[in-house]
Amino acid sequence: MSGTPLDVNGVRILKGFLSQGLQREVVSDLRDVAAIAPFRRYETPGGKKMSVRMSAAGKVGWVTDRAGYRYDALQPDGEAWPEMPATVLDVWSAASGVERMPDSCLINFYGKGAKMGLHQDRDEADLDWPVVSISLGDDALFRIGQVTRGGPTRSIWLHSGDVAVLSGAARLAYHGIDRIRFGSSSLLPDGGRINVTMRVAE
Ligand code: MD6
Ligand code: FE
Repeated sequence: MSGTPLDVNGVRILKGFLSQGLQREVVSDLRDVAAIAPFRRYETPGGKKMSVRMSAAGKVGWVTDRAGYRYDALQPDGEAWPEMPATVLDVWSAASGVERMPDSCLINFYGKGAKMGLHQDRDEADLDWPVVSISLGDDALFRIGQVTRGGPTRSIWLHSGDVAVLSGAARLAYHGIDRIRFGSSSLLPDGGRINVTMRVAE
């Protein structure tokens, strides 16, 4: 695994980090995860249905409903989350720059028209650990701002196999997905985009 690093407002973007073969292996492992933890459309604390469908793996999984954003040891149906796939953990080891392993990964699925508003990842107990994400499938326009709301933002297209690392001063940078180019990649036969974000949640 290697890639050309780009710095966008302190966020490291590793273009082409995963080979096509590894991308296919990760997708296959994520299908096994989804068989145990199906993709669900959550509600924000404000009661809006998110356009992105979400699953998770690891000791805890990120969820949201009227009660708030949080990590939960159980799925909404009361089942435990599946284990994190080794392929995904290998990407963390190669890209995170830390020895500590993640205990959770959130899996986002973007169908046609799905997007994600600007947000910070700050539901983790210790915000000093990095967050590493893998993009799979269709291209996505990733917007990265500052650590405070409202500053200037920069946008970059993420392609299948790219990895983003939020660490150090940029760990709390605002970021979001403005849109995807549905059908731009052939990795997922029915189109769409998957983003896997690994975290030390607890
Ligand atoms: C996405 N990514 O790429 C949304 N969060 O679909 C994130 O929200 C994200 O890429 C934390 C770290 C890296 C990320
Ligand atoms: Fe995020």
